[in-house]
Amino acid sequence: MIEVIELQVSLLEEVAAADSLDALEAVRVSAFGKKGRITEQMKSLSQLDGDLRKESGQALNLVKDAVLEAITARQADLNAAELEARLTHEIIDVTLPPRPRPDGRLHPVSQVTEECIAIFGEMGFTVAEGPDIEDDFHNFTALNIPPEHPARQMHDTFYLKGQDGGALSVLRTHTSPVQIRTMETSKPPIRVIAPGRTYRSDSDATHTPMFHQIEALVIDETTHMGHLKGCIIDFCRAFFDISDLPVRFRPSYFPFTEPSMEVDIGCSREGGELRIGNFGEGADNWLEIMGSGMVHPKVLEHGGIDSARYQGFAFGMGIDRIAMLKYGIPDLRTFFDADIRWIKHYGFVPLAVPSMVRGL
Ligand code: 2NL
Repeated sequence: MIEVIELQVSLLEEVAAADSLDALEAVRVSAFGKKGRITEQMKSLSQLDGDLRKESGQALNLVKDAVLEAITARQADLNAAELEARLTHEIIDVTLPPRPRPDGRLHPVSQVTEECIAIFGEMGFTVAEGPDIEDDFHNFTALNIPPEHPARQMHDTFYLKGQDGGALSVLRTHTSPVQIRTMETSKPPIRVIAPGRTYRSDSDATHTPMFHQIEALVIDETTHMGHLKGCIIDFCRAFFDISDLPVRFRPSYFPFTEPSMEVDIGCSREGGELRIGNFGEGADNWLEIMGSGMVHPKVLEHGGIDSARYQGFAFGMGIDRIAMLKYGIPDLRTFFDADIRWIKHYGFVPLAVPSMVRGL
């Protein structure tokens, strides 16, 4: 009997001393495992006889119940302590400010390209793309640019040897070849815009050897100059977000259009600062922003379109230039310096890109 009481005292002390769930489990095994102290005592009962066996059995059962109860209670205490510790360690301070947004910015050329796509998209234009390396036919001949034309000269155009089966290839000098390719592969009505990189061997304060253009082409049976004017005026007013922006058409010449017009928008210069739109007190002024015209019948024919049945209009402008005008960026060459401070200042937050419904 004494032994059994000692066993109980000893086991209860061990249970109380167990400072983790693992330690408590070790105590449980040492009491109730295959070779546990209580298990051994239970086994040895069979060697006793009669009343002694009965009494010892009852005493041992009491010990067993007491120890099991102590283990269960200790387990609950340890679980509660562990939860408490986790709650204080894994605390989240919901008053902390959110993580900073990513630092990356969209280049003004990308932003303005997206803006143009959104405006023309609403008018029903789709985007067409083509190769930067072109053949002579798509870049020049199809556009009615004669062999002796100055634009074809070595000092204006980047020629590449060894391409196109021996014939010289060119880095496209405008995005017009994309539209020639569109004419070749689709039937009117055609309504496309072609934004992209273009290349000319020219480098000074206002020219970079690589620059960006966007051109528009519309071809249908009854397309006329009124459509051209309406489309361009609507675009200019939407792009500069000035509903009464003055727009002027001036006669000009391009080999690929007839008639051809240059397009000017109204601006004023006050104290040396250029302001687009609203002629106010300052002397009214005009700023050239694009070239346009009715597609030359020879160009339609080169694109595989029957010029007796169809006519169209086209226009083109420099994306870099309209980006500078809209966002007041003074120097073209800074566009391609890859200066992190410049892009932080003039760049756009990527999540605010314009779409058909917002962001212009
Ligand atoms: C300018 C002038 C222009 C076009 C581009 C064009 C394209 C085809 C047929 C006819 Cl496929 N025309 N494009 C027409 C007139 C002017 O751009 O000064 N761009 C910056």
